Parts: sequence; structure tokens; C-alpha cells
Amino acid sequence: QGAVASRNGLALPAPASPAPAVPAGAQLEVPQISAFTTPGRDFYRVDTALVVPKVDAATWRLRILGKGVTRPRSYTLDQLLARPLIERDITLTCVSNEVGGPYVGTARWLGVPLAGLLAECGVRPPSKGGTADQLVARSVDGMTLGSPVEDVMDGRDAMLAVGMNGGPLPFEHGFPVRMVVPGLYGYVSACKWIAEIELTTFDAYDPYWVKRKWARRAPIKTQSRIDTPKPFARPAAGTVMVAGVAWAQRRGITRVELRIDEGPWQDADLAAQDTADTWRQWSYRWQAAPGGHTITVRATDGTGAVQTEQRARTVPDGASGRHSVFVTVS
Ligand SMILES: Nc1nc2c(c(=O)[nH]1)N[C@H]1C(S)=C(S)[C@@H](COP(=O)(O)O)O[C@H]1N2
Ligand SMILES: [Mo]
Repeated sequence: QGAVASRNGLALPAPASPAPAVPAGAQLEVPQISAFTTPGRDFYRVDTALVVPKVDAATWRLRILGKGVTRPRSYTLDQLLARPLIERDITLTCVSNEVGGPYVGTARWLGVPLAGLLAECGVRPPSKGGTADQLVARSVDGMTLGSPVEDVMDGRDAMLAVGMNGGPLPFEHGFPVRMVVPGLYGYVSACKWIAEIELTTFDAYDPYWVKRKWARRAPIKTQSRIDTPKPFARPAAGTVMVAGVAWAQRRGITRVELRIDEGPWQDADLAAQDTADTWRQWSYRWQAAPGGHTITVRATDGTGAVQTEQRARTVPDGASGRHSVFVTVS
């Protein structure tokens, strides 16, 4: 099949701007903690595709058109690959992730900076007089996702990704090209199998999930998750390693605290921070006494804001509240 051959034959260029090395201390040596870089096969998958689209990279095109696009264009994959590529570690999160849930992962993405491509087509962000405030990405299977034009052009590493963790995108994750925008939930940014970018306004057009009660704008909320111990674990009394991840893309994580039952909040040890766009690991050596205990976690982001205890459902703009795990110490 053409798609499989085109993927096997794809040689990705080296990035003009490589990702900074992940600091040695970013990955804790704690059994059961999430890997800092999520392998592709373990990376969560959320989409509406009943059958994964198999796109032939040789005939694939990306069209850029719409409001304020003075030079509409169509790009081939080779044209995109000829541009200077950036490589970045970015944590992706799904708006339908429940507190403590699995729909979050970090990958090393290789891609074309989106802002430069848009500027080349004549697009200006609203703050620079642009008339379009919404970028609608359309996939080969008809999905639509809308991002704020201001966000994708504000200097963050918004990209058209062609690579994930050192290889071409897996078909499940959007081969040959997908969008990745740090700081926005996937449904308002991370279009897989992208085919078209249309510039429009939030007033004029509601993309797929917005028509189904989800918010038009959805920046990622600060969250933290206990990876170990697992719910209803029965650790032995004494030192128990509690560990997990916390994320607040664009803002970073500056503090993680734990509470045992209704006790005082205690600082967890933070692993090294990679970037503000990636999650951060943490651990806590708990001197566990026998009996049933609830462990609760909360994170503080780079602006100093503490993760809210206010519980919210995933609809319309992402779950909030604090993750807790009940264990029985024997
Ligand atoms: N074409 C297409 N792109 C899509 C989706 C989809 O259903 N179809 N789902 C979005 C959602 S809701 C999320 S959270 C991310 C998930 O990306 P992943 O499956 O690579 O983790 O893809 C986004 N891109
Ligand atoms: Mo999502």
C-alpha cells in the first residue's frame, strides 16, 4: 500500500533547532512512575476514527486559506521538510481526561513552526491587526479543531509535527502531519492527519466538539497525578514511595504537595524540570503507619497559582479537582 511505503521511505531531516537535552534528573528511578518520554506504543490515543486513516505522503497536501490569507497556498510534505524544523518535548493532554486519568503523555516532536508558515500566507494575529481569530484545522477524515490564532502565533512552539520520538508519526498519531500546540487541550489544537487550515472567526464557525457542548477555548488546567501507589494497594508499613507527574503546559510546575488523610500539606521532592511545556515528576517518602489512608496531591504552577480543589467535570473545558488514592497499610 502507498501509505505504508511512503512512511517506511520517509527520511526525516535533522532539526535546525534541536530539543534541549532532557535534564538527567527529570526521570526518577521509582518503579511504576510514568516514563518521562512516553513511548509511541504507550501514548494515549483519542480520536473519532473507526479506522485509522492511512495517508499516502506522496500525494498528501496541506492547504492554507480563508479570512486574511492574502497568499493562499498548498504545501507538499517535501516542501515542509525543506524548511528549518524544530524539535521539542511537549506534553499533550486530552480535555476528556478525568482527574487522575491516563489521557496525557509527553513526546519529542519534530515539526515546522506554524507561525512562520501562516505569516508567509499573509496571516496576522488579531493583536497585529489580523481579522481572523480562529484557526480551523481540518483532517482527511473530516474532523475539525479550532485554535486561537493569537495563541499559535504568540511565540510558543506551535508546529506542524512530522516526527514523534525520533521517527515519522505513527499512523495512529496522525501520519504524515499533525498539529501540536503547547498549552491547549488536544481537541482545540492537535489535529491529526491534517489536510487544511482555514482562517476564520470564533463567531463564524464552530468546530466538531464545540457543536457538541465543549468550550470554544480550552487552555490546559494545572493537574497532578499519583502514579504509585495504585488505588487500593496494600503496602507494608514503613517507608512507602509515593510518586507521580504534574503538568501545567506553558506555565510549568514549581511545587507539588501531598497530604495524608486530613494532615498538613507536605512538600514532595521535585524532579528536574525539562521545560514549561512538559510535565514534571515528583516523589515523596512517606512513613506509613498501619491502617487505611487517603493520599491527596496538589501542584503549583509557574505563576504561583495552586491547583484548585474545586471539582469540575470534563465537559465543557477540562476536569479540575485533586487526585487522591486510598491505600491500606498493613
Ligand atoms: N483528525 C483528528 N484529530 C484529532 C482528533 C480526532 O478525533 N480526529 N482528536 C483530538 C483529540 S480530542 C486529542 S486529545 C488528540 C489526541 O492525540 P493522540 O491520539 O495522538 O494522543 O488528538 C486530537 N486530534
Ligand atoms: Mo482530546
